[in-house]
Amino acid sequence: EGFRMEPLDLTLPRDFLWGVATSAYQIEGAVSEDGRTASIWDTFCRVPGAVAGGETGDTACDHYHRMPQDVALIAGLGVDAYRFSLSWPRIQPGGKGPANPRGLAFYDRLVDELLAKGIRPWITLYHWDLPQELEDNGGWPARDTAERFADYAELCVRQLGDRVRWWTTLNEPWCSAVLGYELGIHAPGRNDRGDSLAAVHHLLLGHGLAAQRLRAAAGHPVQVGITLNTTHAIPADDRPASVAAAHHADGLGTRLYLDPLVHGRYPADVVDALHRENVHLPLHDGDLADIAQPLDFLGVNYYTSHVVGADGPVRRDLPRTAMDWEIHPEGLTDHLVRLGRDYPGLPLYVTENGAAFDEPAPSGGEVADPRRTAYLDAHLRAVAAAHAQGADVRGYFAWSLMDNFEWAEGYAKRFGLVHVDYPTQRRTLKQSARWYAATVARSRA
Ligand code: GBH
Repeated sequence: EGFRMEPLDLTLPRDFLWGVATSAYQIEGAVSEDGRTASIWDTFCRVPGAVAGGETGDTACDHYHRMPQDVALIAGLGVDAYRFSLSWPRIQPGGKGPANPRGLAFYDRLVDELLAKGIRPWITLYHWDLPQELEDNGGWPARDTAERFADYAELCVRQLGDRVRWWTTLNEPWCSAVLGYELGIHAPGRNDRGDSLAAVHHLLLGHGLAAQRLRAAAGHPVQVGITLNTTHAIPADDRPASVAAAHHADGLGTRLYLDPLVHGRYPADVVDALHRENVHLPLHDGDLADIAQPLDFLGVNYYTSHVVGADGPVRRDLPRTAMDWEIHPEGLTDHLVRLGRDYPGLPLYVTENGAAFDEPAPSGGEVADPRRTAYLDAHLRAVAAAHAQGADVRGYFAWSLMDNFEWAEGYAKRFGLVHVDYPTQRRTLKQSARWYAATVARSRA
């Protein structure tokens, strides 16, 4: 009631790209329609105890059936771009063979709907929904999955490349590899460090092979990038052991991905540390050249930073989100500046940033979510500060357009600018959505 937070007035380039983001499994539902087969998340959701409340993406936001209304919502926010992912098992059931025309048709309609409203489609090929058949053949720890991913990328660009210029291969390969194959808290729920490191390598190889196929098959220039959840690790103090621990965390979370992608080599300190644990990269001749394809942009997903000391992670006395993640916007500034310094020449886009909070249900057509607005406000200031310090950051996507299936957390954690009442599928703009729209509008005034 009476909530006001002034739209932000930021010093950013006039062509700064404003967007909102989602992913296929988190919003689409319709998991058995029009020829779609199961992904590892459909399977994982059925493992007792894997997902809070035993929830699944079976219906999610029912976006598959409500796509035009959802695109109208996006248009109402006045953003430039919509970042969404394609469902591999919808487009290529089973993960190999020909495309499924009914699956592709959905994305055809989505792209056309976006373009008709002047919204740039920003496609992610893989946001964690591996076809189950490929997992049954070994999943990302198996080299063949990288080849299958490149084939899938080609099917997608052949169908949509005439209208879509911005292509992201993978979302957060760290999550796929570590949460999926080492910690077992994401699909497919495996627990093996060796498999996890093999998955890292094959995800990166898949990225590189797909990047080549996207460029070759599009028939005209496309912009190809990758989105990472790089780690911003801050040493707890200046003791050498703390500095070394933070450097190692940065190695596992940032350099293990960006060094091969940008420089064509894995970081020696990280590889040596893994060797000492008897964990090895399944590297073949030529792989690093395949991985180090030119990147047109780097997507950065930022939610929090991490303080690491000699004895491990340190909890700070900072406000937290409903995910229990520490709120530290300054980390975003420092992280973008650092990426710009260590990986120069790479345009940066914040492809996800946002927060879940416990908040009231809609009342009077509104949702009071002042903490989300404050979170976004602080992080957008942090982006502008990074830009002022020389980071080549060109855009920002709020996570997420609407409340959705938050992976192992199910539906209880809400990241949306738009509230979703799951029983009725009614969408209600939160105050943060109105604030974001006003901020986007102000930036163009
Ligand atoms: C993203 O993952 C996903 O791309 C998106 O699908 C998802 O909905 C969204 O974020 C929100 O979760 O060590 O406890 O301090 C983000 C995954 C979040 C993994 C931060 C590492 C570290 C938090 N990352 N997390 S903690």
